[in-house]
Order: sequence, then structure tokens, then C-alpha cells
Amino acid sequence: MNHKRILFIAPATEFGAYPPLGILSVASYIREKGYEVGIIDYSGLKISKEQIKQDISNFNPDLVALGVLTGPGLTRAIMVSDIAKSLGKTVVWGGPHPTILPNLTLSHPSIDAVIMGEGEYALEEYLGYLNGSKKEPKGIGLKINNKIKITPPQDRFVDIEKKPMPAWELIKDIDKYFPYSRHNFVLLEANRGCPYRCGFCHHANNDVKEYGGKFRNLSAVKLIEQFDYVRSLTKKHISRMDIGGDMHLTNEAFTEKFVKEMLDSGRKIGWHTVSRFDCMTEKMADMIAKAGCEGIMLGCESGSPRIQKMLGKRIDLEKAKKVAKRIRDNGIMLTITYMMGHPDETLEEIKMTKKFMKEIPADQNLLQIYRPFPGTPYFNLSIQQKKTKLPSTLKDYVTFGVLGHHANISKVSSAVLLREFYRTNAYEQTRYFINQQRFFLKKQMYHQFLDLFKNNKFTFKIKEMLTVSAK
Ligand code: B12
Ligand code: SF4
Repeated sequence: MNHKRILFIAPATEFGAYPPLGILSVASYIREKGYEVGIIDYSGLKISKEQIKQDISNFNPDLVALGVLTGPGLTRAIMVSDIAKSLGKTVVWGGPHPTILPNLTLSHPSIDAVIMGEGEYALEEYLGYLNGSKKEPKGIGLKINNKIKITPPQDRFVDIEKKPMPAWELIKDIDKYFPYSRHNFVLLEANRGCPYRCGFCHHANNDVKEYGGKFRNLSAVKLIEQFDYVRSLTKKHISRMDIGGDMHLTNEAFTEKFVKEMLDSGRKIGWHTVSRFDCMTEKMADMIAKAGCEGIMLGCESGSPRIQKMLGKRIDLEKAKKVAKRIRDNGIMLTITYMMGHPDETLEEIKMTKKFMKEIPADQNLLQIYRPFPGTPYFNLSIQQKKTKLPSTLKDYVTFGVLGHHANISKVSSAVLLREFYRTNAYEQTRYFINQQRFFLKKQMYHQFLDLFKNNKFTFKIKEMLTVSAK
């Protein structure tokens, strides 16, 4: 069968509309290679089987390509795949989930192939293979005579500075990403991968490193081009960019270059970004503030030196306090992330984290409970200690990462862990709520100010937990 028409689908979840940046990038690249391409993003929407069937039939693709994350989005990804298969389509999954669990994903009968890691070249090669090329595609998993075969990683990775503009224009309901009357944010693709390997993180998985390629960061010039392109597609007012990805400001040299490009552009664009405490300096805080940075997220994870060592981040906690102060003195909103439930974590160590949160200045101390991701050092540790059972089907991963379904690999009981988590969060999220409202008022973002009353993080998480638990 000739595969010419490709329909990309982001099943996502009904909670929040977020642009599927991976799909936008792969779709624009594949289109340039001569394929007919469509995109459907179901994020933020309730969907029915009938609608999915209708959407697929309307485009009438030869191949349906889904982007999938581990966790709640899997339910809909499986539903879309089963429907696509029943309509006789070839079904492919790409994105973080099939990258870390290719064999398990392929064991589902409706899925024909998985693209591991970076999608552009691997999907191109897979399409060539389906269309008769003798060359074995790299960076994929497929079924040959009902046997699963995982091919080696690509030996070339995308130059993100030179790739085509992400295919934002293929999203029909683009305005759903910009709900406010003024001052919307746009989430942009700014980099690929992460150069670090923190013990708990998706990026510490070997397949993620090998199939995803090395860390690359986009210039501010290219980011502004993406920003302007999205703005040209909607009448909605967009004044800020959310610099997507897990890692952005890696060092002073990159930051200096990035900031210079932002300033040289002469544009007044607000931006929010991410870095690590061991990369961030007081000088960098001064630089980014001058170039429009309004918010930054930095990972701390724990106030315990033992855990710092174990997770491989090794933050100098005293230096972190100084950097945090400088960031806030510059008027930048600071979010610091933490986890509770590290392997073998004691109540003492949880208390050290809570104490540290009180000592370090931050607008938000964002606390999560550790959830295991396969193939990471923490996960392997929890399997060895028999504290985590490997889910055996694709569906079992649906509740992964959702509060209430976590695996407790710490030394404290689940009751104590949850008590500490909720208590700390109740205080921290209330404090954040107030800080955020102050920020919105200062920036004259009145619609966001009002909206926050109904859509704060707690409301969102409780909705997600109830929906996923009910399924
Ligand atoms: C923005 C973001 C979000 C956004 C939007 C997600 C989205 N639309 O993809 C929101 C806020 C919704 C989100 C939510 C969550 N996220 Co998130 N998120 C990210 C982040 C920071 C950037 C993603 C991105 O757009 N990257 C840029 C694009 C270009 O990269 P990409 O998506 O990986 O795409 C490339 C390949 O993966 C592949 N590809 C992707 N899709 C497809 C599809 C096809 C068909 C093909 C062929 C290829 C392909 O090709 C692309 C280009 O090479 C990543 C970190 C990161 N560095 O990627 C985490 C990340 C993806 N998120 C993660 C997690 C854990 C979550 C949550 C579970 C967090 C939580 N506890 O609530 C939820 C899950 C919600 C859900 N719907 O299931 C993990 C994923 C782990 C995993 N195994 O799934 C990551 C990797 C962070 C991390 N280091 O742990 N996230
Ligand atoms: S720096 Fe952040 S994204 Fe990178 S490995 Fe560590 S936790 Fe993951």
C-alpha cells in the first residue's frame, strides 16, 4: 500500500489546551518531503468515538501518527489507535512514551510501529520503507511477521536552527491556546533534550539519550520568528513566550548570546524560561531581567544533602539562596521545584526540604510526589527493592504520574508522605496564588487575574485525579 497521506493526532487529555510541539515539527518536515499532512489536536477537548471516527474518515489518511506521553493521555491514545486500525489505517506512535517503552507499546495489536526519540528522520525513513525502499529505517520499532524489531538509533539528528517552521497553520482551532482577551502566552519549541541525567528524570533513560540525540538550543532570533509566525495566524493578542523544553539557560555564554539577540531585536516580548541552580549565576539573573525575562523555573528537588548526591544534581544549597534572591530582586517570578518520596527518604529529610523551602526566597515552591519512569536510576532502585511493580500492559501506565497512584519508595508510610505533601502544598500553593495575582496586577493582566480564581493548580489536579480514577 502506498503511504502518501499522513494524519498526525495529539490525543492529549481534556485538561488544558497545549500545542503539540513535537507533532508540529515532524509534520512540517514530512510535508516538505512531499507527503500530504493533516494535524488534529484533541488537547483541552472532550472527544467521543464517533468524532474520532469522523475526523479520521474526513481526512482519509494512509497512516495515522500519534504523539504520546506516559500517563493519563494513554487512554485516548489507545482509543484513537483502535479506531484508526478498525478503519484499516497504519498506526504509528511517537513521543516520550513509545521511546521509553517501545516493546510494551508494540505489544498492543492496533499499533504497527513506534518512532523512538527524534521523529523527523525516523518517520521519513519509515514512510520510505512502507513505500518500498529497501533501506531499513533507523530509530524505530516495528513488527515483522508478528515479531518486534527495534532498530538502532539514527546517526544524524536535526539541526533545529535550519529546520522548517513548525506547522502551526495546520491547527484549525488555534485560538484555543490563547484563552485571554489580552496578553496570552505562546508555548514555543526552543530546544531538544537535556545534557543532564538527574536520577528520577525521563532524560536519564538510555533510549531517550540515544534516540533523542544530544542537547540543542535554539537562538533567540529563530524563537522570535516562531513567535511572529504564530501571531500572524490569529487575531488573539499574544505578548509573551513560554520557552518550552526542560532545560534552556545552560551557562553564562549561551545566556549572554541569547539576551543580546533579544535586545538587538528591539522587541518588547515577555518570556518565561528554565535553568538549573548549578548553571544559574547572579550575573545571569541580571542579564535576563534586562532582556524581558519575567519568570524562571529551577529544580531543587530536596533540602537533604544525601538526596542531592543521590539524584546527581548536587546543588550548593547556600549558593542557591543567593541566586534565588538575585532573581527576585530583579523582579523575575521564581518557581523552584521539589519532590517528596525520593528512594529511602526519611521523615527527617522531608523536614529538611520543608525547612529549606522556608529559607529560600521564591514565588512558588512547586512540590510533586515522586513517580517512577522506567529506565531511570531511581526506577531501577525501586524495582531492586521490590517497591515498584512493573505495569504489564499499556493501559496500566494510564495512572502513572497521577496523584493517588504513586509508588511509595521512601522510608515513610504513604499516609505520612501524603499528609506532608498536602500540608506543605496547601501552604505553598496559597502563597503562590497570592504572588501570581500580584504579578498579574503589576503586568495589567486582568483576565488572567480573574481566571485564576477558577483555574488554579489545585482545582486542575483534583479534576484530573477524579477523572482518571473513575476510568
Ligand atoms: C511542554 C511540555 C508539556 C506540556 C505540553 C505537552 C505536549 N503537548 O507535548 C504539558 C503541560 C501539557 C505537559 C504535561 C505533562 N508532561 Co510534559 N513536557 C513538556 C516539555 C517541557 C516540552 C515538550 C515539547 O514540546 N518539546 C518539544 C518537542 C519538539 O519535542 P517532543 O515533544 O519530544 O517531540 C519530539 C519527539 O518526541 C518526537 N515526537 C513527538 N511526538 C511525536 C509524534 C509522532 C507521530 C512522531 C513520529 C514523533 C513524535 O519527535 C519530536 C521532534 O523530534 C517536555 C520536556 C521535553 N524536553 O521534551 C515535558 C515532558 C514531555 N513532560 C513530561 C511529563 C512527565 C508530563 C506530565 C505527566 C506531568 C504531570 N505530572 O502532570 C504531564 C502529562 C500530561 C498528559 N497530557 O499526558 C515528561 C514525559 C515523560 C514521559 N515518559 O511521558 C517530559 C519529557 C518531562 C520530563 N523530563 O520528565 N508537558
Ligand atoms: S536537568 Fe531537569 S530535565 Fe535535565 S535531567 Fe535533570 S531534571 Fe531532567
